[in-house]
Amino acid sequence: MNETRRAILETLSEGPVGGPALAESLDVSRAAVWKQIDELRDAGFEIESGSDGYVLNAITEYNAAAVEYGLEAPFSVEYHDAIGNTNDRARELATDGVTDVAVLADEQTGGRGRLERTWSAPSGGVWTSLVCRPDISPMRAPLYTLAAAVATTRAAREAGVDARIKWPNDVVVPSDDESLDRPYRKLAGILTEMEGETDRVAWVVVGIGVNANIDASSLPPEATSIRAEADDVDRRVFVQRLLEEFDAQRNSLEEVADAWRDHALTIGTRVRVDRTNEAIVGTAVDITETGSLVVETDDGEQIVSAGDCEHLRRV
Ligand code: BT5
Repeated sequence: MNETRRAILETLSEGPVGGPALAESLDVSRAAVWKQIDELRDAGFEIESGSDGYVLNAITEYNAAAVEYGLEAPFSVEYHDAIGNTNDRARELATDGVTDVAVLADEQTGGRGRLERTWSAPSGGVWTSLVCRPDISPMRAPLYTLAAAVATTRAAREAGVDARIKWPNDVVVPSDDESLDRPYRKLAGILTEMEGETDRVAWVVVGIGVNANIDASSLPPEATSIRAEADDVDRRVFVQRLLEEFDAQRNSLEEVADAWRDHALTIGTRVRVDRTNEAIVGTAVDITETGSLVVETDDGEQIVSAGDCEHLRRV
């Protein structure tokens, strides 16, 4: 956001202020203040001019300026009404050397899941990809996926949804509905991509997709949304909470595994983990400090770093 606009918003957040006083405090012309106020109004900031001066009443839009306003995490936001997918755009930015940008879209026309699967991303969801350049070894990069799962779960719980984490990267809502193939519905997914050398990560892109204000009928079977589980959310506030929580988690990576365990549905559950050549069946008992799943099988304990995990119904 342009510096004058940011300064105007900061001043307005403290109470009404007149145009001349704003111009003087920012050291710009009164015409420049009017122009910036007009542009802020176009961006969805409801600014009224009353007898005490300008007052910020509400923020109605969902866009870069709105999400950046009041955001307590060091991300700048690049917003698109529609895009192929935010991960591809974030990878371009990462390759160009930028960091701490959240690419955000209302709709994705070519959403991607893991292993070339498609991700359905209609208008109304929260589709975002975070560009990060952490100074960590590639071995610890999976912690960024765990951090995103914790952040998504906490933001969804604050929105009134009984969100839980399914290893490694799904946020689900438990369900007793026997007609479902699995005992949960998927609310959100995470797609982490990275580039680096043996001992250092160059960049990590963490793609987070949350079914927010979307009817369940517009989603794949067995998916759910914040709208279906609770009520519509103010996506601006939801994204802010998501980014702030993600930022807190990435700044204390040594505590991420514990935060993840607190919200995990997988631990203590019978699971089947499908890997390229085999399936591991047993009880998930823990995760390691780098996020691998520890499964107690008939043949002893196995540690799984990647794969598709399904929770099995109790018989
Ligand atoms: C994932 O893959 O769960 C990762 C999803 C990541 C999405 C974000 S959105 C922002 C960024 N941009 C992108 O294009 N991607 C990231 P996976 O575990 O492979 O799960 C994919 C499977 O979930 C599909 O095969 C469907 O069965 C199911 N699915 C597809 N769309 C869904 C949705 N909106 N909600 C719930 N399930 C869905």
